[in-house]
Amino acid sequence: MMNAARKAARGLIRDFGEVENLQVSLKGTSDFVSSADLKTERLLRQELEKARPGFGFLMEEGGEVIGSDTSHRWIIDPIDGTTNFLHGIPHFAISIGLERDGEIIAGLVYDPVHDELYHAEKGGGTFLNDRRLRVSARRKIEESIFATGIPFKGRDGHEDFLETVPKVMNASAGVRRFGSASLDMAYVAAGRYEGYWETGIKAWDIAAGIILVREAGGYVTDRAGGQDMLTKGSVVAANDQLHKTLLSLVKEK
Ligand code: LIP
Repeated sequence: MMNAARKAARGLIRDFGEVENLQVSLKGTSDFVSSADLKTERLLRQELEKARPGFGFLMEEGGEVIGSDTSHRWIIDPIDGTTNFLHGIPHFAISIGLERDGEIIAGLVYDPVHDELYHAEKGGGTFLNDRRLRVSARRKIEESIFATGIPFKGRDGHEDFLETVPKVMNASAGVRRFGSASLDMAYVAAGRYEGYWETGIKAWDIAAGIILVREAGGYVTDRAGGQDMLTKGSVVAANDQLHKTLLSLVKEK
């Protein structure tokens, strides 16, 4: 996973440099970014297939590919934070989760601009490059910060968002919207903020993040408090002290 991500990241960084130049051109960057997305995904698939022939895939661009080994599946987002990437904002990541019989057993989130590689394997802890991570120890919600995603035009959940955000705003030291779900979860694992929640999210945005948070000692559920994050597209991730509190504020009705 690391080899694949590092290899794909080299091209991605080059493309990001190009996007930064394109910001001032009238031609627009969308087509260029879609091809960067596809290229990165193809390369990741190629590398992972070489390492583990037979595993299946669920990919943002290519959809589902059933492998000859039906127990294992890679869940891939080649650029999580595409809107940031498109606007030349250096906050995006490659996200790869590995699922075995429906359970995420390994995850990697790589922020190539800052060379921050987050990785976790079930039972082995979470690491940022070589450093072991632990979720933050803050227990007071009024001293805590939380990240979320804001649904944009064409997405469901606007009403719901307008209801839940003020609750967290009023209780906490701040709400952030950075625009990359996988990095939001990696930051929870790293103790940079206490929690993150979002609705209308896809499996490839959060698969890797789930194990990063868990192996760093945090909790992850869907917004009903269950374990159907990938199928429901809702997620609440937080440190062990504050997961219950955050869930009570953003719980699905
Ligand atoms: C994006 C997420 C972002 C979320 C958006 C979108 P993409 O993923 O990471 O945080 O709010 O809804 O899903 O589309 O850049 O891979």
